Amino acid sequence: MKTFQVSLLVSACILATLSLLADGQTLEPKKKRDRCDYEQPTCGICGRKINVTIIATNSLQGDNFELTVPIIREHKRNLLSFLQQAAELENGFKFQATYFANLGYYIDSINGVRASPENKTYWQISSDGVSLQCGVSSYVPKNEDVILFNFTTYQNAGY
Ligand code: B12
Repeated sequence: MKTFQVSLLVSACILATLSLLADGQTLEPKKKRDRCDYEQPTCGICGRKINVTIIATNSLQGDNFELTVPIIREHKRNLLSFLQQAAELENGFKFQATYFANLGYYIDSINGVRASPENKTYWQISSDGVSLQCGVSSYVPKNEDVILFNFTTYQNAGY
């Protein structure tokens, strides 16, 4: 009798779920998606462990520098997580960022070198010589990616 009641309950749950899905509803909350969203991992700590090298270079203002920070065997997550790892290392670097709704974090400064709208300077991010189309909160590095943060100008971009 007990077994019969349990299987009745299970069947009721399956039917309820099926009817929800049949109505076109999913159990996930609806969210506005864009190209960058699709690169987001769906879990907190996820993906196999990967190696990523972060290079920060400034040859534009003040004391010039080039820093290379290898991040070894970290879980595949957005670039911001790898930057955070780089900041934790003894020979890493410091960075500051501002949060923008829908876009995530914008990198304002690395090792005290700060982007300025007045001087039209910013930290441009690229991988394999290609400028990223997504910011640090959305871009997820590939294994052996070398990510370059280059302090440069957007004077010729017309902004
Ligand atoms: C102008 C502009 C820039 C200028 C901003 C300079 C300035 N002070 O005006 C500069 C050249 C600095 C720039 C840089 C970058 N940008 Co831009 N930018 C734009 C653009 C064309 C217009 C933004 C704007 O003026 N909005 C109007 C104002 C009134 O709104 P606002 O909220 O105040 O705008 C601010 C933010 O948009 C912020 N901002 C600009 N770019 C980015 C990128 C990210 C990831 C964040 C968090 C914030 C941010 O700067 C604006 C001025 O303060 C948008 C495309 C668009 N049409 O929206 C792309 C856009 C926002 N940028 C983009 C990207 C990818 C970048 C870079 C990551 C490119 C790179 N490879 O380096 C970098 C940021 C790197 C970093 N340091 O974190 C993407 C963001 C996609 C995403 N969801 O992550 C967009 C949507 C373009 C695209 N590819 O479709 N950008």
